[in-house]
Amino acid sequence: MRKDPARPSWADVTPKHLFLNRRALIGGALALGVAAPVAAKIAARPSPYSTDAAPNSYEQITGYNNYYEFGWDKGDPAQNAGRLKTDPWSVEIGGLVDRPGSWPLDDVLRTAPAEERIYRFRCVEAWSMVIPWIGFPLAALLERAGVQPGAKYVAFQTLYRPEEMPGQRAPGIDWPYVEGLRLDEAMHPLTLLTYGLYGEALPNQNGAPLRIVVPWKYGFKSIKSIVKISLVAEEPRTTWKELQPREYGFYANVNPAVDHPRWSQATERVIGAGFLTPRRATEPFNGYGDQVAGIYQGMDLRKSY
Ligand SMILES: Nc1nc2c(c(=O)[nH]1)N[C@H]1C(S)=C(S)[C@@H](COP(=O)(O)O)O[C@H]1N2
Ligand SMILES: [Mo]
Repeated sequence: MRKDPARPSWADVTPKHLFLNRRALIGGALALGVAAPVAAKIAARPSPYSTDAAPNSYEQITGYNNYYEFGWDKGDPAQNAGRLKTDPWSVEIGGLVDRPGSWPLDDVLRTAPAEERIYRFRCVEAWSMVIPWIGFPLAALLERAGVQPGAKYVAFQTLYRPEEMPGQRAPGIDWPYVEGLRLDEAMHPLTLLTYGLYGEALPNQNGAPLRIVVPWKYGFKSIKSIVKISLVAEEPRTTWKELQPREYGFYANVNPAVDHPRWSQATERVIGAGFLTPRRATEPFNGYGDQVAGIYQGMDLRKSY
């Protein structure tokens, strides 16, 4: 699954993290009647953790989304997320850390150099895509915040802003969306604090301005538009487990041998593949078993699903 780390990145033009809102730029340009500028590119180095698989198209990645704050259908986030204001943005880092507080986004992004990581992304609904993310290991941020000895888990929270997130005005989910990782999962080098894709700032529907991507777990663990990160001693609440504990567990490791109660997890539909293309066999830990299986040694992953 590794590829040549010397392969050029999608973008290597901009010397620092640029954080321009593509939509605002294009909107402004249209208002002035001039050609829309090309979106700012984020300079990112390629990663040895990337897969060799060919990425899905930008249109597929930004047009087929789960982001329930913006609606239940896959097309709703692309349609409705444009109104979300992601500037200014800050992340509250708290709990068992040495340096708690409200961290401005720019400061968070200064933590470590940008990497491009091409990961296969597997949703619990049994489809997958290959996505060229931009980010850096979450571990770098947690180390900067100073994790204290009592911390065992990391809890994450998404923005709560019903004025801009129509899904939050509807019943069903106890907003805001929350997720969590065990500390060793959060510190794992594969766990990516993500702020771009295809060399540009994340589009809103993909979780702008900041999300995590945990490639060996089902997609719902990869929480979007993060405003709060807390280091805690106990396993934190997670939105899907709370909603449907029989179907969604805390661990949610991709596991072809453990079916969802209502469908098989043995195979996956590759988004964008023609209808004659067979489904893909789902791999344990989504193909990242060599790197992560060891941290679950001694656990029964049928019980801890
Ligand atoms: N805040 C928030 N984060 C979320 C979700 C959501 O509804 N709200 N959906 C999750 C699910 S189920 C999936 S599959 C992925 C989808 O990410 P993508 O749209 O960037 O592919 O986001 C995850 N993160
Ligand atoms: Mo998902």
